[in-house]
Amino acid sequence: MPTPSSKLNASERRIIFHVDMDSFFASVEIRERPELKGLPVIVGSDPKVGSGRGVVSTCSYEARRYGIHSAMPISQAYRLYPDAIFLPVNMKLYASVSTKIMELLRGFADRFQQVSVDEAYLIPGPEVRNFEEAALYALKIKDEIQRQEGITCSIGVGLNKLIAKIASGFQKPDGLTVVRPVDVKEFLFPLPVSKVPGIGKKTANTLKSLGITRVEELANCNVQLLSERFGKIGFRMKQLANGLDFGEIRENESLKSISRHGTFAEDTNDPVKITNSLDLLAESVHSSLLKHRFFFKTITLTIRFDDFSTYTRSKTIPNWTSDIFLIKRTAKLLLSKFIGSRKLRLVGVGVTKLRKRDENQTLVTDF
Ligand code: TTP
Ligand code: MG
Repeated sequence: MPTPSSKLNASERRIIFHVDMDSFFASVEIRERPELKGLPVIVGSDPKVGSGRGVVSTCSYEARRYGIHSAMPISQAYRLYPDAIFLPVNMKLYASVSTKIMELLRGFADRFQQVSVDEAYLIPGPEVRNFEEAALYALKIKDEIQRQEGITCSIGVGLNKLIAKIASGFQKPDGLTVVRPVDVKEFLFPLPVSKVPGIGKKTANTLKSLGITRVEELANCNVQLLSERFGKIGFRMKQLANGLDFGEIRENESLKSISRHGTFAEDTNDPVKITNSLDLLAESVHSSLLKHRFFFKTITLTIRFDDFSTYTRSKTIPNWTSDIFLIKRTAKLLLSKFIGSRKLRLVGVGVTKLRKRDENQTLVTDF
């Protein structure tokens, strides 16, 4: 006879997965060019001989060994490792891989929340009744992403979003970390406080000045001391350090905008070429809009000139709509002011101020 608790599904049992692709942009580039496998690959917005103003979007784990990381100026990465392989950002490619991966993950989920281009939370299907089954399920997900999309990811499993998120980062790349409820403290307490989402460098330094460097010290710290120093956030930090997080998995809440960008093979000021590209991007935005069942109110155009100077222009309309012609027409109107002698490197179109088609209220965003 099953006990009543074994009838609970993963949601009621609080078994939550956090899935995060490993060195996402770089992994996609390496998948496209297998000869790059095992090499230090750096993806960045300005690979021009290391002298540009661009930053590193991401890099392969081989490059990370040289101290290179996301958001570092390309010029600095170049100084650290001039022989690394520098590649430009191909956002269109990563976005299409991301869409496929998210679709694939949705197929494994009872509830699903995408939180960025390469990461999502999910509650697995009802067949996952305990943490042992969750581990096997996670392996299946990893295999499927590898088989269909040719890249690795890391998965964390825990009783809430916080623990799942920290766990997915614990054994990167190609990791799987399952934290059973009885092991939460053993898992969290030895970690540096910077592993807690929301604790950045600045907060970590302030905590250090209070003698707090590990999660255990934060978990046991006097809440009054934390409140005096950090206000309301102090109490929240203490809760997190104790593994307490009550955030729900909320379908699509993170979706604040849908946009598509494309970089021209060669910089151009040809109006036909540019408007054709804009139309294609608008169609892609529109199909995503329909898939997610959203209305929008604001259309945004992004353009980047050949010197990397970037501009965005938006127009908000009075009524909720999902009209593709409106996206195209407005984007072209906004574009017209930029068409001239200067050449464009990139163009993008997006929609924001989204609302579910079948709901009355506007969306709330997640932390
Ligand atoms: P992340 O998941 O933060 O990083 P990652 O997937 O490259 O590496 P990890 O294995 O540590 O997860 O971000 C996902 C993608 O978002 C990343 O591949 C590139 C892009 N990105 C930027 O363009 N700039 C940034 O500063 C960061 C952090 C990410
Ligand atoms: Mg990632």
